[in-house]
Amino acid sequence: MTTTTEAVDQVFLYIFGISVVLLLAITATMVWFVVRYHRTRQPQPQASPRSNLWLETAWTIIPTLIVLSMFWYGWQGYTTLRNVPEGAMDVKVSGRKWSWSFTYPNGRVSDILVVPVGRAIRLDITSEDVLHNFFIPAFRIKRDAVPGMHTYEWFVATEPGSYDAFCAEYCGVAHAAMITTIEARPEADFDDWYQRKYETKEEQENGRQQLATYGCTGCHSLDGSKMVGPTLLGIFGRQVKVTRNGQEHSLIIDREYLKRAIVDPQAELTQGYPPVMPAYNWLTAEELEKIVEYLEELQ
Ligand SMILES: [Cu+2]
Repeated sequence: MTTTTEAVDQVFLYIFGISVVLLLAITATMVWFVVRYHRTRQPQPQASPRSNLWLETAWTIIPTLIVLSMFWYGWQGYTTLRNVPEGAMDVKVSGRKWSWSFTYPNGRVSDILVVPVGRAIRLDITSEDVLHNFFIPAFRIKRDAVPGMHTYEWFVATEPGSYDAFCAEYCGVAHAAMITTIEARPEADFDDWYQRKYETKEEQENGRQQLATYGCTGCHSLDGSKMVGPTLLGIFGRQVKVTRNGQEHSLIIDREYLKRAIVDPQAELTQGYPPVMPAYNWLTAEELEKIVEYLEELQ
């Protein structure tokens, strides 16, 4: 099977190669003409032939063939990108302000895309709010995520490793922060990860999973590192400075503050972070309680 990376790279190199050859040939010819027909060598302009059928035919047919070959080659690459190999695993990709979420056929939800090496993955892409664009440079695929519509792309990772994925729709404050990871693991490792969803009912419902599902972990790390927003590790009991109605306040994070910060993040903004978090005012009281409970334990 031709991978998307091969398909795109071959066409790119082909067109790039032709462009380089043309650039060099045209520049060399220009320089040669400048020297050859310099005024010191040709003081008087000479009559030149009005037409040359052979030359004109050649410079019409040859470039046409070159451009047609680019089209044909590009079309091959395009059909590779649009034709998903049989037996591909279907993963739903959903973009929202400001994170990605991946849903697997068994219902497992994740904020990173874990895939088995060597198996084609078909991404079924949509958006929950505005236009996004799911872009994986390593696999040369990039597709709009459109609310109310499903688009698709596919890829296969031939080597284990982790690859970056971005939102390439730079029309709002934090699309650039919608960075996530594609983790390609050997089949057995992947199965391990994939089946773990069914280990316990609790794990399925636990806070970490919730945070991933709601997209929190797109901006808040769980390991202490700084991302778009403050880390959630040890957030409970942390002393922070917030801006409330333009005034600076110092407070210790407790259950009540956490709830307010989730439902109406702009009201009391932690200093040093951009005002980009959407309001999670659609969460049910029960969901909110569960998240806060989990955050309390995240020490
Ligand atoms: Cu986006």
